[in-house]
Amino acid sequence: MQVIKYVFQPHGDDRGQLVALEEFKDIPFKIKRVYYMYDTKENVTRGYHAHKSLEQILICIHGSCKIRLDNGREKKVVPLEKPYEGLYVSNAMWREMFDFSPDAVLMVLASELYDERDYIRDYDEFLEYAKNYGELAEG
Ligand code: T46
Repeated sequence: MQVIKYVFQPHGDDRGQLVALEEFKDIPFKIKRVYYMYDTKENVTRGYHAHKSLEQILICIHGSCKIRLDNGREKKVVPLEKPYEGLYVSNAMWREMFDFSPDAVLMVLASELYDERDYIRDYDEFLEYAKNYGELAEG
């Protein structure tokens, strides 16, 4: 499984740092939605789902957390601990977010508006979806 982590360009000067993100330039899709989670309680794991078509970039803009990615064949854990790093999460990818530091703010840039019908929340259903999706993608 290929993990795609973007390293954004910080514009630093003696005042501090600034990161700017533009769709189709720094982010590989049109950004239709931004959301973020904070105050995540200790030992909480969020996610436990995949998406049929949504693509996202996850950026831990403060603190740190870990993301477990699972494409149905392989799993990888990716730490996010820098405000200038973004993890690309494709569709057909099971995700779990965990190990949040108390000060963590996880911001997500999403390619689509919120749509509950795009979620796959059952792991067995995901495995079946990923299998068919993989076969289609590989031709
Ligand atoms: C994902 C991971 C990384 C909305 O009303 N609008 C929204 O855009 C979102 C994302 C959520 N919500 C509501 C739905 C739930 O009542 O906020 C509540 C918490 O959402 P959820 O339980 O889906 O949160 P996570 O952390 O499990 O998953 C979220 C995203 O939903 C998901 O797409 O990939 O973050």
